[in-house]
Amino acid sequence: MILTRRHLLLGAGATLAGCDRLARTDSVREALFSAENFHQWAQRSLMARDALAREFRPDQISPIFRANGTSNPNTPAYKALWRGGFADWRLRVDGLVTRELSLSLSQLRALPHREQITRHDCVEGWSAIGKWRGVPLRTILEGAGLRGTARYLVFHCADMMGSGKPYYESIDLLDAFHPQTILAFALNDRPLGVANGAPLRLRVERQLGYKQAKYLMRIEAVDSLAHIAGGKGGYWEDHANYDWYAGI
Ligand SMILES: Nc1nc2c(c(=O)[nH]1)N[C@H]1C(S)=C(S)[C@@H](COP(=O)(O)O)O[C@H]1N2
Ligand SMILES: [Mo]
Repeated sequence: MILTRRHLLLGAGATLAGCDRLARTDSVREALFSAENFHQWAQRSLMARDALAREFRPDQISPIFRANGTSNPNTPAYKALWRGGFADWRLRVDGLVTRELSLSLSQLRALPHREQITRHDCVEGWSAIGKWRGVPLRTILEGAGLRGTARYLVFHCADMMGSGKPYYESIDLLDAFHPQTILAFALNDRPLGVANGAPLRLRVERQLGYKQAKYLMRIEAVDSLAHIAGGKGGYWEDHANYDWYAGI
């Protein structure tokens, strides 16, 4: 495993962000930040978070990758995009970035991409192995230029849930820059179908199914999740008390 200096710097920042609340107490701050232990501890937790998810062989791919949650957003806006073969769809990248981006599917497809055969685990008790192809999220973030205050990426989706609220999810910078975190436009060598999140979905392979946001419309870089929707970082986190960190 290669840990770049950049990784370490990002990692340390993200780890510190998680400690903000604790560190407000002077004694705690001193214990954390003055001790040489801190660096060791940060590095160790970083190593664990940076490990790769298991990848599988082509013959292990599930015959059917079932759909779960929304299987078609069915809104007028989404239907119009679908009818046009997603030619008018754009992925917006904004928030705490130095360059806002608006990317078409063909622009995304032209970027260097990555393929991975991984297992998706849903909390409802099923799993499926699929082969994903997509652009590393890291590539997009380097293009947009994250500002120093950015701590999380929020993924805004096209589908409305039963409650009338849109689906959304979020991850921290460690997961955002993880090599297996991709924006996938193909599943099992075919363009991503509507049931599995067309035209683009997140794959964040060290986490459970509900973090794998489908029907992506916008990625927003933020310094805090408190002011996004219900404030807990995702639709199911807001509405069903799912853990924000769903690492596996
Ligand atoms: N936009 C959106 N993303 C979503 C969901 C959803 O309902 N809407 N469901 C989540 C859940 S719980 C799971 S298990 C996976 C299912 O992905 P699949 O439909 O490709 O199996 O998508 C996740 N991402
Ligand atoms: Mo799920």
